[in-house]
Amino acid sequence: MKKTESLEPAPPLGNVLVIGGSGVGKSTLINAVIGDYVAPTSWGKAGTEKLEIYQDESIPFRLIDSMGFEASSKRQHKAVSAVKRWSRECAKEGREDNQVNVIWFCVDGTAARLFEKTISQLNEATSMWKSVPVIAVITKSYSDYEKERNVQMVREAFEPHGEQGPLDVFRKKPDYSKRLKRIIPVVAQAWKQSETNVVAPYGIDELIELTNELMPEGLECAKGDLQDFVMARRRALSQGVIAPCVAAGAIVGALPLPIADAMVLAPVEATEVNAIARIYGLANGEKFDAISDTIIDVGTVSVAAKGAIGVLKAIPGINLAAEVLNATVAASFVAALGEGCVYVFEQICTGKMDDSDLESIRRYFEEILQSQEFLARVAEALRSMRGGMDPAAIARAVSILFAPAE
Ligand SMILES: Nc1nc2c(ncn2[C@@H]2O[C@H](COP(=O)(O)OP(=O)(O)OP(=O)(O)O)[C@@H](O)[C@H]2O)c(=O)[nH]1
Ligand SMILES: [Mg+2]
Repeated sequence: MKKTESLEPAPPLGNVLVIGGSGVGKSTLINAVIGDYVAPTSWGKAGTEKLEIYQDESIPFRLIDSMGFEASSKRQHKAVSAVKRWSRECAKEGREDNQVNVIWFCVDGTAARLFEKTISQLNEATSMWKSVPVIAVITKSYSDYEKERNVQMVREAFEPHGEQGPLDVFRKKPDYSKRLKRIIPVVAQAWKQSETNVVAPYGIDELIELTNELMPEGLECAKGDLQDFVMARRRALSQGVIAPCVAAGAIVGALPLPIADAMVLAPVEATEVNAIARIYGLANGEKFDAISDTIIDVGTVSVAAKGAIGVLKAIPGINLAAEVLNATVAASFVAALGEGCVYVFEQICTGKMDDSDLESIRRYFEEILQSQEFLARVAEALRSMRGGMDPAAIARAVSILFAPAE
């Protein structure tokens, strides 16, 4: 790794990710921007997982040349995971400058029929950096005649398209049109069109200037995108903890024990709260023990818990065996507590909630158990229950109602 010799602390270099299909001209473009006397530093294994990192005093940003990916989603995945691993590794070394701040989407100007597919792949591949500015670079733009049309086609490829039917609400495609800042056709290297005609390079100055202009915005956006990405991952991991805990709640709740005070759920709730806290990196120290105790207290012996159980058991028109009713209520408590933990731990991690404010944490969980929404969801789960005691079916019904819509 290159070390800065100067005593002045270097200002943060922004990173430009250069990404596109193989052979579109990424390396040629980088060469035009940075000059061929700068040797890149290789990062990662050979093949698609390798990145070439270019840095030089003459350029105010760092360029990351990713290996081109084909239509194959496996190669695409590898190319993108290399960038993510690079980010993580730099973070471990304590470097702050490990994020992607501007992205150059490279598409081949001589292959316009691929634009739509390529742009949608590139958008997907870089969705982790969803608000980071994107410049679409149309490489090999040798033909003046095709230039205008190509720009138009790239623009259209960024528009959210496809009719959204009524059943598509859960599969809504993200809108990437806002990230596109400009479309720049370039020729990175003189091109010999015929014996007598050479197309001169162009577009490189515009690309450098715009990248510089966008860098402050890119540095800001990357921070937010990274945090959103990490939080979304943690949410998904938490679902993997909540589901088996809900199932355990259904089994424990069905035992012929009085659950009037929901105390039997304490061990399941403790497991759940601790496991989710571990995902959020919060599960140690006395401070956390106090949080965990507060949450479990609300979920077991609190007035809120007792009240909710009372209301739920008295819902008219539900004719279920006592054990089915108990198991469903127990599973729902575990589901709601898990969902609440995800929310509260996320608030703590992002500094929006104070981890020593136990009163607020307690109030938040009490409000969940007393909310109309919670009662309505459990009532719906109860109404959907058919037949006798089947903890797995109960856990499934409850999980469906509680799993957050993504
Ligand atoms: N004359 C000319 N040739 C270009 C230009 N851009 C790309 N090429 C040619 O296209 C071919 C592929 O370019 P590369 O820059 O290697 O493409 P790449 O995207 O880095 O490819 P991978 O690293 O394999 O993903 C090379 O033969 C380049 O010389 C250009 O602006 N002018
Ligand atoms: Mg290359």
